[in-house]
Amino acid sequence: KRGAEKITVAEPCNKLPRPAPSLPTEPALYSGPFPFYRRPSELGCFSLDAQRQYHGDARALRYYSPPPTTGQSPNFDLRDGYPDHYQTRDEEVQERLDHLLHWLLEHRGQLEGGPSWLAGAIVTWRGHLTKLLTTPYERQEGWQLAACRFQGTLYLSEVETPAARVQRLNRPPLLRELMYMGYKFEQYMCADKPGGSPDPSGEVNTNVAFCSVLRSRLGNHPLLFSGEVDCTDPQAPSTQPPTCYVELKTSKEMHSPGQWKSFYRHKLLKWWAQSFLLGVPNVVAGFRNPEGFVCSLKTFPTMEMFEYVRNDRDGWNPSVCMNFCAAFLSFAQNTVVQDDPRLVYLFSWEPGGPVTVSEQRDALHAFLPTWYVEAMTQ
Ligand code: 0WD
Ligand code: CA
Repeated sequence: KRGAEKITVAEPCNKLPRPAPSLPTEPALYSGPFPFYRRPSELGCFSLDAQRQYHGDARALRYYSPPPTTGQSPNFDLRDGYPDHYQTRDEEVQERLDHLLHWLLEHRGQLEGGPSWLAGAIVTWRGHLTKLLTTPYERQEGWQLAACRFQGTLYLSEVETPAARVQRLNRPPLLRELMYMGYKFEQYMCADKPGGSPDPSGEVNTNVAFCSVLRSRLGNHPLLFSGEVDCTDPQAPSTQPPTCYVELKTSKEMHSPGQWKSFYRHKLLKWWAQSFLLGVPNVVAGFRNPEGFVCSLKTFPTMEMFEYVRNDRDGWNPSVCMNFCAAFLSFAQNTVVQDDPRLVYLFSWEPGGPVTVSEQRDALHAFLPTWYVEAMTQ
């Protein structure tokens, strides 16, 4: 009798609900050697025009045209033209992966390695990967990533968190102006033609974008992603994208060693993650004074950014960023097993906690558009 009981007591244990899987994000857990990251190569590009319409070409690409280094220091008024010459993208429109999928649909037959390569790849925006890279060090903003598998490929698309939506809808006017100033800086630094001069008189329109589409691999995860590129340098040592691309940034002028230290710890991490993923070799920073003028420029080579925090106990480590990202991608690959574009898993993260996941079977969360799924099924 006893023996039979022993067997039956073991049974209910197997029927206990499994604890929901989650992924921890503490930096200490990811400090191994730097993982393999394939040098990103450009597969193609596309442009979005002033009406946010897609074009399968480089028409929105601009050309790096900094002021002469021999002359006086720059004096760019970043508030000039605000708000009259500011046209902003309609942020209520959730574009998700649509523009990238448009490109993919038109080029799926020409991918290196054939369609079987795509079946094993992860498709997403570069900006989503940037958020993953910085997660172990992020203390302010959480994120949500929706994931689904379709014809083998894992698609990752960000979902705006309720907190981010509240922040966006209540964006203070000064923050809106600050966003304008970032785009205005691009206008002072870029020309429409190679060798041309910048024309800061025109409109700032945030619908316009040039996006590069790249292939890479992190560990054993083949990647196909797209990222917005500010400009190309016609005088770069190599004219081969993405090594000719330049990322432009603005930041507050700094006056004390403490301000620089904080800049290296927080801003450079984000700049590094964003540009490293895409293979952009240089970030050119314009430092603005309290009046909104850029009076100094500094180039930060992406591969040298880590040096500023290498000996800082409270700095960041590229290996941690990349190892965490690889761990998340494995976590996602192992969670999203069923091949079904309507079955979405929502990965959620808030600072201080682990990444959690929930299954979403409602149509609300499905993010691959019907036009894409149907065309791919032909
Ligand atoms: O729908 C969404 N949830 C998202 C759409 C989230 C992130 C990006 N996008 C779109 C953008 O509208 C843009 O067309 O994807 C494209 C860019 O993707 P990305 O390169 O992966 O994004 P990211 O690296 O975060 O940003 C690159 C640049 C930004 O430059 P700065 O220097 O600020 O990091 O893209 C621009 C911005 O200039 N950008 C945007 N422009 C308009 N609307 C947006 C946005 N929401 N986000 C970034
Ligand atoms: Ca930029």
